[in-house]
Amino acid sequence: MTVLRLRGFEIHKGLLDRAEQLVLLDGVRAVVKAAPFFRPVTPGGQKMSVRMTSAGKYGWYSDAEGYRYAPTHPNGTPWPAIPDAALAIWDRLTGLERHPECCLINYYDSDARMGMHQDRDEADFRWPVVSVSLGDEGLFRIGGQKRGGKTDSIWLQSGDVVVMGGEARLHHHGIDRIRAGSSKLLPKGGRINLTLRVVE
Ligand code: MD6
Ligand code: FE
Repeated sequence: MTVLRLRGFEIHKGLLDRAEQLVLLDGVRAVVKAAPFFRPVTPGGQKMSVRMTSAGKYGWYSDAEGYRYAPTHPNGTPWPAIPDAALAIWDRLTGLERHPECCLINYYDSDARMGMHQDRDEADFRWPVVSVSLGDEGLFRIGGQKRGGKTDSIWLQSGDVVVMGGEARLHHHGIDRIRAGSSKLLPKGGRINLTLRVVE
């Protein structure tokens, strides 16, 4: 396990061993059973390539009305609880008494990507965002507070955990591509990313 710092992001390479990844994956499966993945539509009307769902008091998604947190899945049911294994990672890395109110779960097939964005739908940017990668590797690109400009990239592997806090909290970031077949964790391949956020 090593910790890298890239543009203010703290990247814990190999934080989770395979057994821990499998426990977390069980938690993800329980969430997806109660709150199935869907493909959000951007306010501009484009279907996102990433499939999403959430756990916690709030879930994040977008539709014609914009990007936002909502207390229910688009199908009208409340989001299931955040898996304990995910909260344990938050506790371990942040040591905060406050717990996240949203665990956004993204699923990338080999063609999915996520454009450069800031996470700015939360009320207070003093809280960090913690992100966990499972399955196939994803090429993570990090820039600065302003759109455009210089960026750096790093491959995130299954079991890597990223903390985005402090000066990096509003840095742009995205996933350029997925390396198909690079992990055996998910039987059908692809990449899962969980991001834990304090919303209110
Ligand atoms: C992903 N991650 O890794 C996308 N956001 O699939 C994010 O958008 C992200 O990794 C906030 C903090 C860390 C992240
Ligand atoms: Fe993000």
